[in-house]
Amino acid sequence: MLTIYSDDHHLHHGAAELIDGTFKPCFEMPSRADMVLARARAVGLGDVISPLDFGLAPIRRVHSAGFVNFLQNAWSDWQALGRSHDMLPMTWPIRRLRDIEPGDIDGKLGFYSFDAGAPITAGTWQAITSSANVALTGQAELGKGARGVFSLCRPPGHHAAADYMGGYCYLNNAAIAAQAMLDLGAKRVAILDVDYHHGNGTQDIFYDRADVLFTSIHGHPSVEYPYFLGFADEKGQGVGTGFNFNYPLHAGSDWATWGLALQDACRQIAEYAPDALIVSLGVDTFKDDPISQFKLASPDYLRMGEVIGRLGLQTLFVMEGGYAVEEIGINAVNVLQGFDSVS
Ligand code: Q9C
Ligand code: ZN
Repeated sequence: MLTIYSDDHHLHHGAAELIDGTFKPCFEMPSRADMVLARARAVGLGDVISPLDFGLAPIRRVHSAGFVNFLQNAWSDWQALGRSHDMLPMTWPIRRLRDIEPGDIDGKLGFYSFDAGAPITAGTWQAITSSANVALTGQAELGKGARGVFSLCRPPGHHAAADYMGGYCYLNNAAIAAQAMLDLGAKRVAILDVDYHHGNGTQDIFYDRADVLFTSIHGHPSVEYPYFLGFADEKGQGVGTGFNFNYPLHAGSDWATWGLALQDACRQIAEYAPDALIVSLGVDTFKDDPISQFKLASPDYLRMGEVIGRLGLQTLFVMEGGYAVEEIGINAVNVLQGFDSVS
């Protein structure tokens, strides 16, 4: 399987995130992508190529103009205040507060985010636009006829919506690739989000649309981040009703439970008969993940790839989460090898 990768992800290296009431070193760190790349090379997964630059147009198809401007200018606005440490928000417009973009950068930060887990650093803009290009280049390779492509994105994207960041995510790489597929002629695209956390951003972006089917298997939002989306009764709205499927599972779920949800999601995807499938590939479902509560073991990821491969669809894998850095390469590449083994 072809891998798309850019070293630019190293430019995004936050110092700390606010978690459990304290600052801890960011779990979302550069060594994650380095480990996945090293494993792909070690097992001879396939060629590794650099992304092309698609510019901002395909990003703007998914994200609002105000949000893209905010991300592009955030660091210089921050520096203008004499600050050189990472940016983190701390005031949010929740219920009954006004929906007006502030002029002040601290206000903008709260306006365009939903948590304090995703710092913006000097190199974040370059890293996130490269990450989107990694997804878009994967999409282009799929368009040339590839059966499966791996976009080794970092930073991840599935928590980012049209106009907010959070959960280590800034631009929604999977959504940007899905929209590009549609803009280039696909009629229907399915997304399968296997990251431990609900893909709230992706769901939100496509919630009222029938041309993208969104399916997600994740920790139950009553006890797990992102808490405020990802329940089973979220079915889509308007013409999008019936094109959103959430599988919230309880803490401690292992392959026996998780695999059943995957089977059901795959049944929905097959019934939808999409032109292509995008997998938001998080491996934070792993039993030793430091911030997650599922119990998948490394060989389970081979099974996961096989089940996905048996759908027989052109498939773009987009890297999302996974924080057990020692095993992230084995687990992510196991999915890809499982997929290849049935292709
Ligand atoms: N106590 C991704 O996997 N913090 N993002 C959770 C749990 C945020 C995860 C705190 C986790 C974000 C892409
Ligand atoms: Zn996750």
